[in-house]
Amino acid sequence: MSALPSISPEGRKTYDVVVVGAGFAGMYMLYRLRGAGFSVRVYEQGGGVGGTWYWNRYPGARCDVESMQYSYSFSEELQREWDWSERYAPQPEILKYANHVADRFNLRRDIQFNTRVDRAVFDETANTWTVTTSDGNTMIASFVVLATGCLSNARRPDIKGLESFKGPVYHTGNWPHEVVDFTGLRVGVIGTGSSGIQSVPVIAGQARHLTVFQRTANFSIPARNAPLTDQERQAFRQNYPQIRRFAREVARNGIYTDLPDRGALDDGDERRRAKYEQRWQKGGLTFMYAYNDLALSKAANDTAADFVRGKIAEIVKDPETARLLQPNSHPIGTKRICVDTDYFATFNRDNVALVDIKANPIEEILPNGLRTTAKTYELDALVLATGFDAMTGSVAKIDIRGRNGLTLNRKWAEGPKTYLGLMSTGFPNLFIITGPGSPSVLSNMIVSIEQHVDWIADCLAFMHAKGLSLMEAEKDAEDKWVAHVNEVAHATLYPQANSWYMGANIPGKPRIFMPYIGGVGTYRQICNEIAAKGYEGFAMAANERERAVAVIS
Ligand code: NA7
Repeated sequence: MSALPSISPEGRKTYDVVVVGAGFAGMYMLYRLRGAGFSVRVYEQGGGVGGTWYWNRYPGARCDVESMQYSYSFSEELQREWDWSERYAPQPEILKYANHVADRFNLRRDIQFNTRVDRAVFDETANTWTVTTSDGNTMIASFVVLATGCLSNARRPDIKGLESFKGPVYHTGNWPHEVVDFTGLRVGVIGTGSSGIQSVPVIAGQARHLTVFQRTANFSIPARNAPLTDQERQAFRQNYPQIRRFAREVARNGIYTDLPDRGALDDGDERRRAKYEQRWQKGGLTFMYAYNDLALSKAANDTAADFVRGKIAEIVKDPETARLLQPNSHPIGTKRICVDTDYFATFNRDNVALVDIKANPIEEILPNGLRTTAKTYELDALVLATGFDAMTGSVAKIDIRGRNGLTLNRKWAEGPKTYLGLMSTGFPNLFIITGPGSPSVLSNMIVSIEQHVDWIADCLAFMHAKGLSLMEAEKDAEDKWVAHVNEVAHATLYPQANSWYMGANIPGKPRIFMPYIGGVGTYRQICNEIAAKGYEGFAMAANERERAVAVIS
C-alpha cells in the first residue's frame, strides 16, 4: 500500500483503488481511502463533482430530504461551517456544497473529470483489475469501487418520431448547463414522477402554455419549503449527535423523525385524519411515518391514500382534472412518494392542461407537436421527465468482466445478484456503493453512502493489516442474501407497484425488487456483525492460489 501510484512492468499506472464516479459516494470514498494511506484514482464522466446533482439541473430540482439531514456527517467542522439556506436546498446549492467539500478536503487532485470508465477486466493471475477509460488509457487497480449512483442513467423513452421534433428536447436527468428559458413557448412535459412534479410548477410560471402528459398519477406531499433561520440551524446542530445516530441506527429510511407507535386502524376516523393532517401540514417524505403499518397493510395504506386523494380534490378546482390526478394504480408510498411545491395547484392555472396518456397513449411525436390516440397538441419545446434506468443502469454501461470472462451484465441478466449489495460473486475485489441489495434509494442516500464507504474502507484496512489481497462474495452467502432481500420485499406492499424499484419502467428489464427494504438500522447491524465475524460470507486470501482454502475466521 502506498499513497502514490506505482508503475507496472508494462508501464501502466497501478493504484490500490480505482473509484468510478465523483458524486457524494465517490468523494467520500476518496477521502477515506486517502486518509488510510491508499493510492486512489477517481474517474468522473462529468466536468465536475456532484454526481446526480451535476446532471439534474432541471427547473425546481431539489432534494426531497431536508438539507440539514441530506449532508455529510463525517466531519464535525463541515457540518458546523456549512449554512443551508432553505429546508430543502435547491440543486445549485447542493452542487455548491459538493464543490465546497471537494475544495475543503482537496479532493480534486485525485479526480480525473470528463473521463468515463469504459471497461474493467479482472486478471485472475495477478488478482488485479485492468481498467480502461474513455481517453484511451489503461491502468491497474487492486480494487475497484463503483460509486456510479442509482439515478444517473437518464432514460430517453422509445417514442416514435422523437428525433423528428423541431424544437428543443430536454431530459430532466441530463439538463443543459446553460439557462433554459421557456418564456412565450408552448411546452410539453412527459412524465409525472418526482422530476416532472418538481419542474411542472416552475415551467408553468414561465411558459405561454404547458401541457402535462401523464401516464400514471403519483402521490405527492407538500414540501413546505421555507428559508432556514439561524435558530433552526442552531437547533439542528445542537442535536446533531442524536439526530445522526437516530438516522443511522434507528430509522428505516435514514431520516430523523418521530416514529409512530401504532397502526392506522388503531385510531378512529377523526384521530387518524388529524394525524394525517398534522403530517400533511408539516410536509415532506415523513408523511409515510404517520402509522407503522402503511407499507405492510393494504387496509391501513388505503386510509393514507384516501386522505391524499381527498387533498387533491380539495386543491384542484376542475373535478375531471382532480380525478385524473388522483392516483389509483398503486398503494401510497410503493412508488417513491413525491415532495412538491404547488404541484396540484398548478393545474388551476389557465395556461396548464393535463392529458391522460394512459387512456389515450402517445402515438407519435411530430415535428411541431405530439399526437395521442385522441388528439394532436402543438408544442414548441419538449421536456422528458421520464426517469432513469435506476440502480443498475450506470453499472451496466461499463463492460465489467470478472472470473472466466463473465460480464456483470450477463450475470445480472435475470436481475442483480449481490451479497449485501456490496459485492457480486465472480467479481473479486469489486465493491458497489448503494447498489441493489442494499437500502440505497429507499433511504437518505448520504446516510447509506457513509455507511457503505466506512465499511469498505475499514474492510480494505483490515485486509491490508492481514496481508490479504483478494476478497470475493461466496456464492452461498450471495444466494441467501438475494433470497432474504426478496422475502423482506414481498412481505410489504412495495412489489404491487410498477415502479423503478422493480425495474418496471424499463421495457424488458427483469422485475426484481432491487433495494433492501429491511431498513438502514437493521442493515447496518448486519454489515457490522459480518465484519466482526471476520467478513463472514466473503472469501479472503493472500493471493489467488490460497483463494479456495483461506476464509478468514
Ligand atoms: P420516475 O419516477 O421514474 O418518473 C418517470 C415518469 O415518466 C413517470 O411518470 C413515468 O410514467 C413517465 N414515463 C416514463 N416513460 C414514459 C413513456 N414512454 N411515455 C410516457 N410516460 C413515461 O423518474 P423521475 O426522474 O421523476 O424521478 C426519479 C427519482 O429521482 C425520484 O424517485 C427521486 O428519488 C429522484 P409511469 O409511472 O412509468 O407510468
